[in-house]
Amino acid sequence: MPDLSRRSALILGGVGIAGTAVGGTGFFVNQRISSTTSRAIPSGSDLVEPPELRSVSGTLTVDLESSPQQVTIAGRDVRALSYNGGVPGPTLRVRAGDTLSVSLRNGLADPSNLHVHGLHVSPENNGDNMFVTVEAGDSFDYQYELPANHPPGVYWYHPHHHGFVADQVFGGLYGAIIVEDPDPIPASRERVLVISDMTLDSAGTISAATAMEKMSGREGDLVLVNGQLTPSMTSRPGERERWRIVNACVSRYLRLRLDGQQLSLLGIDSGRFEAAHEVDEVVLAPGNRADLLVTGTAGTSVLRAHTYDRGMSGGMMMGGGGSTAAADVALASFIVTGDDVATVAAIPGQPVPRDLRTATVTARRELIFAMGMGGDMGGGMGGDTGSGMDGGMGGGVGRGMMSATINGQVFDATRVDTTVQFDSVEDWLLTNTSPLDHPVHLHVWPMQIIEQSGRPVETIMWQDVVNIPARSTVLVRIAFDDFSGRTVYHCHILDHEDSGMMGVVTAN
Ligand SMILES: [Cu+2]
Repeated sequence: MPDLSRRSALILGGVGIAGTAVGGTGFFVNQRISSTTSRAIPSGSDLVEPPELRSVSGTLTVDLESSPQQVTIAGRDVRALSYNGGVPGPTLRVRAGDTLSVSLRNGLADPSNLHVHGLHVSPENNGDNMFVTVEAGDSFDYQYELPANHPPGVYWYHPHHHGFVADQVFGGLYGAIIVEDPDPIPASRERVLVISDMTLDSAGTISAATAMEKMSGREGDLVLVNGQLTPSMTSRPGERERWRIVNACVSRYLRLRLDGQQLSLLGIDSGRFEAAHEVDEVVLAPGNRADLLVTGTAGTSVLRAHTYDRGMSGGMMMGGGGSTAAADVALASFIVTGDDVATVAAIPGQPVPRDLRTATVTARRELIFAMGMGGDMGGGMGGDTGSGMDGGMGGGVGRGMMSATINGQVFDATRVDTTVQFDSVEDWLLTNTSPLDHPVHLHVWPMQIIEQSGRPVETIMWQDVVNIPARSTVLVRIAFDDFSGRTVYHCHILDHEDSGMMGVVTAN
């Protein structure tokens, strides 16, 4: 493997390019997995993509209905939650400068709402407003005005009503949003791959999470691509495909590999690199997206999510559980066969990303993400430093229940936790004192990753979900520009969010 040093790289939540060691938290880099050839190649039906709705003349108007539906998932009849009858919901394709209007009808038995994850749009009024409740049976008309310079890339939508998010996403409510490139990137085919996980009982009903699963973050037994179990994709040698990948799992991290094929990463979330990076794997925390180019080499490869250790589970904290490292799982097969195609045109260079490292920072804050036990069980939990057992002081946390806190508090929609000055640049030190990773999501404004565990990040990295490994820190820099208003930041392990690991930020 003569090109090992060039191609071998780990993208840890998008961080860590070309073999750069990142994190400093015990995560390895450049581990080659060579055993995949000994495993059986899954044979599933052809990949089916969600229906696409495309903006015309600057406008996309969508009627979206969430409701329980009988759908086919993993080849079985399943009673799932669905947008417009499908799992995933339709893919929305828009362009910078467009108006996206979504009329949401909530056909669920519980309250819901809609979040357009990653879009840089107003959080106020009928924009990406997290304080809207759409009661069961009610409707709400959202309108999102994308700025003329909105970054192209992969985004997604899902419910965001506190207390119901994990159940509704786990039930099947998610869909992709693509913001098209102003100048197309040459590719012979584009695919949307929405990856989710789900647990079904023998009757085809989605299983509820146990208290223990909520503590560590539930992971489904089935890992699905567009609601399918190990679908197949076919391509020809030399073809360049563009894969738009969404990690819609509630808690599962996806360490994706497609050994035997050439992978080139355009960007993570809205963060587009100046030049595509050749990679061997891409790690997506829950909520992250990848914009990936795949150039076919003859043969059959398997898209796999390899084991990712995101720390010690709540069960372990309570003395009964274990690691949350999910097993290595096959997601799809990729069959490259036929005649070579002519060479595809070069990937055009991308604009130089904005770099806040020279910006004037006007405030610096620390957000401490902690897990512990509420009520009387707060004491006696031990822990090597005790710092991982902070929390347990949040209101509304029942006796003996988990607490998932930011700066010692659980979410309260009526409280503003962080007030920032509109149009200013701030440093946020995201500190994780717990034994589990927390992927931190800030709405509206993307984050530039400045330091990981105190070490500067050399590449310009923009993400809207930034993983904070267990017992470590990440420093991000944020420009609170273009939109004022009130929104939230939270852990994107959606069980943690529902447990209260969310705060309110106002920019004014
Ligand atoms: Cu978390």
